[in-house]
Amino acid sequence: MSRCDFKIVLLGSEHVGKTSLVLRFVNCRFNAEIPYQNTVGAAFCAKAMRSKEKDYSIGIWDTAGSERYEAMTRIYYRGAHAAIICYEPSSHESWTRLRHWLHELRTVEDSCKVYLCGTKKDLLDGGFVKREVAEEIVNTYSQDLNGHFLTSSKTGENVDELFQKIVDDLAADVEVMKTVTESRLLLTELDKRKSKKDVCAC
Ligand SMILES: Nc1nc2c(ncn2[C@@H]2O[C@H](COP(=O)(O)OP(=O)(O)OP(=O)(O)O)[C@@H](O)[C@H]2O)c(=O)[nH]1
Ligand SMILES: [Mg+2]
Repeated sequence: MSRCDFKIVLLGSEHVGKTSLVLRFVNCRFNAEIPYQNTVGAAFCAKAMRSKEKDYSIGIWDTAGSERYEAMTRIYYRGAHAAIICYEPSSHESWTRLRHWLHELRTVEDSCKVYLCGTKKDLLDGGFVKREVAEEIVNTYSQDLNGHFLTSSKTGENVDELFQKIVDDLAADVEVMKTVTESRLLLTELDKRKSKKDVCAC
């Protein structure tokens, strides 16, 4: 059983910037000097967050975008409360693949909240790349989802906002909070039993 209240999974093509997004959010850093290294399987990290004066812990699963690991990725989105599906606005291919991920996710976790994330906004704003995915298409597509953010892990723009919106939405969801309360109670009970066992000399 997880000690994190909310499970968030990141999905999307390789090289779209999932790992950079997580590192910017969790460690407040981005280093363009470090050469790109693809994630193998998945990486996990946790962070404490607040919503409406209450504390929550979130567990983030950063999955590999490479199709080589696709079968494995399914393991990570089981039980996810929210998914961030990333695409690069300058890559039509990454957008096509996003739709594939959404379909995959829905077949396994149909109640999972979904947020679209267009990455590398700084490259778009600076005119270094050209938009291949029309804004209207993204807006229409994201209407039935829980949100759409354009982020830059380089500048940090909209990164905290994206994660804060997810935590606020989850904390306001009665059904999600029911399961969070239940698992917190269960964990407290298990901890109590364990500490009793530890002090018992018999
Ligand atoms: N300029 C700019 N570059 C970025 C940004 N985010 C990521 N990158 C660069 O894009 C490349 C890929 O980033 P990653 O975060 O490793 O991509 P990923 O989606 O985790 O890739 P996989 O692990 O293979 O799925 C790296 O060279 C990053 O430095 C951004 O916001 N702005
Ligand atoms: Mg990665």
